[in-house]
Amino acid sequence: MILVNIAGLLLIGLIIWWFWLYRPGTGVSAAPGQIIEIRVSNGVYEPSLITVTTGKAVSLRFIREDETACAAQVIFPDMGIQKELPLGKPVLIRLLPEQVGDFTFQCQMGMYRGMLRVR
Ligand SMILES: [Cu+2]
Repeated sequence: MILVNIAGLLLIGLIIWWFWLYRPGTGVSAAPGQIIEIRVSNGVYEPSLITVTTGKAVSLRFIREDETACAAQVIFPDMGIQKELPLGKPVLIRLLPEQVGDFTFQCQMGMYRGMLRVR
């Protein structure tokens, strides 16, 4: 009984960590006009933090490798962008960031999370 409770607590901790605390790994800076390739697999965008410059166009090329429905879309809520990501077929999203700030992008459920940092 105690073991079950501990397992439950661990699971809750894991869920909290995953959804609220986990800020995955690597970041890149995009030179103006550059195409940044972002892989969608195993629950993370790789890279997941993309730093771009205000007023300079960049393109993000999403490549979905995760066949679960979770990865089927990428959404930039602040920018009104929502795109289907067909499995294994690169999808190019062009951006012209005009406002400084941190803008998240995510899958439709918010399990995949990434950030566009405009400087
Ligand atoms: Cu998802």
